[in-house]
Amino acid sequence: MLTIHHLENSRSQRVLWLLEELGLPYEVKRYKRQADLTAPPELRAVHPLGTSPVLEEAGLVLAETGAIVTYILHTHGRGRLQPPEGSPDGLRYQHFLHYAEGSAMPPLFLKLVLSRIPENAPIFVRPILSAAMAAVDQRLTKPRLERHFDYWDSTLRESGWFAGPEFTAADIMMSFPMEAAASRIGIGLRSHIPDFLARIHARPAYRRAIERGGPYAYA
Ligand SMILES: N[C@@H](CCC(=O)N[C@@H](CS)C(=O)NCC(=O)O)C(=O)O
Repeated sequence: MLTIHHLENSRSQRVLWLLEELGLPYEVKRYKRQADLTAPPELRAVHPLGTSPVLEEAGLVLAETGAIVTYILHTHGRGRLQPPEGSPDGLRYQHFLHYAEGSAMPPLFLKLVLSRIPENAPIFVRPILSAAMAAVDQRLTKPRLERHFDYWDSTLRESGWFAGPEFTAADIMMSFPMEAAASRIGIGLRSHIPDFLARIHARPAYRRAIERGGPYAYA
């Protein structure tokens, strides 16, 4: 039996969704975030990184969403939810599978960290820190994020999905950066992004995964 160690309100929601799309049986171990939003120490007993998701099956303990998605599809997918390997859509699939965590998430995370710096500083330096963080955001994160948002929107304009004409696990991987961007930052007037989010949120497997995973603030 597959076990997923799942942190509430987190990117591990995608793994539950993938398993629901494939109709596979699995067990969910749910963890609550601490007051500072970090994962509880019990997750460190499961994997040295102490982050979520972590998959366990038959003695295997695997962290990192992209690796978990690849493992599940390779072991249990029977060719579903991925384009043929080596085809143009298969290469796009690989690109977005890695891009989601490797390139899309870092500037989103940086923006979140910058926004939290002033509130964690002594009260008398908060105004100056707020101004400094806003300047860094304007110069560094904002233009980068705008480029990423444009990339998502123009990719979706082609077929509605990230890796060709069919829904694939690349769409599942991309869901979290897009949900985080749309709910925390706003994606402007790019219509293909909210359209994509509305379509994935309406999928029965997505709804079932939310029921299994518990609180999820991004849908
Ligand atoms: N790139 C990793 C990121 C893992 C990660 O940072 N997970 C977050 C959940 S959104 C986490 O566990 N955060 C809690 C913490 O860092 O304490 C993946 O995709 O699995």
